[in-house]
Amino acid sequence: MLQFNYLNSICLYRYVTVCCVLQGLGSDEESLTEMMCSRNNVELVEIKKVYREMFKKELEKDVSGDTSGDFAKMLLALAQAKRNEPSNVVDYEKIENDARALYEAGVNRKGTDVMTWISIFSERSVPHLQKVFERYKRYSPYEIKESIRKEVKGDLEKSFLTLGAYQLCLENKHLYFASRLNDAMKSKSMKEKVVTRIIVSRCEVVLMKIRAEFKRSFGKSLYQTISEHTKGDYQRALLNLCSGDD
Ligand SMILES: [Ca+2]
Repeated sequence: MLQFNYLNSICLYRYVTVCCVLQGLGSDEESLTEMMCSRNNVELVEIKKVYREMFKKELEKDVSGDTSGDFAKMLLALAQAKRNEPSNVVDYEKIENDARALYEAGVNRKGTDVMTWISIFSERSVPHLQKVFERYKRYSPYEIKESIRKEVKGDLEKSFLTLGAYQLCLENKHLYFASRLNDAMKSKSMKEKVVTRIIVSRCEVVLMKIRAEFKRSFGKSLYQTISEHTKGDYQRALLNLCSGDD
């Protein structure tokens, strides 16, 4: 991965890394889900561009070649980067309609109308969705997170949950990443892949917030924790990306 050090732009470097992970897709649905579900439009468009330049093919084509069923449909919908930008005008009617549609397509019927869920989850703006999920509680006996768990399974379940948790701040997403880093580094066989993926693929601003959340939650800085649990070139690379102690 470090062969891309020559790239001047750290941002491009991160996108390149994301693309390398994505290229191994098919074998690693977990990475794929995390890479695709926790990105905004600008990032998705940039990732697709870098992917095309690096591998001379379209990300969407590889996604549909390596995944199948509703999970593939979800990833392809995300890859279109069609999420609305937040608007100053709150559309209460649309919030109501989406909340009801989510309920009727899921908990209120036998099976799940996955396409309705996918289009709402992948196209609505983040603030709109937050209000939809709040409104959803008026219809459904279960909150959206619980509804996802009941309605869909496997990779599809993980991708809806990821969209809910990371992107929509149903939970504190920086805390989420801080906890994943902490768990990965402290597990018996340190999960290098998880650590690398989170540290390398997050932009500086987000990583700073993860660092702050890490220190606040675990009483020790991310920098110190990396120093204690890794070694050699790998350690130097991570500490470099971490860019400072807290
Ligand atoms: Ca159902």
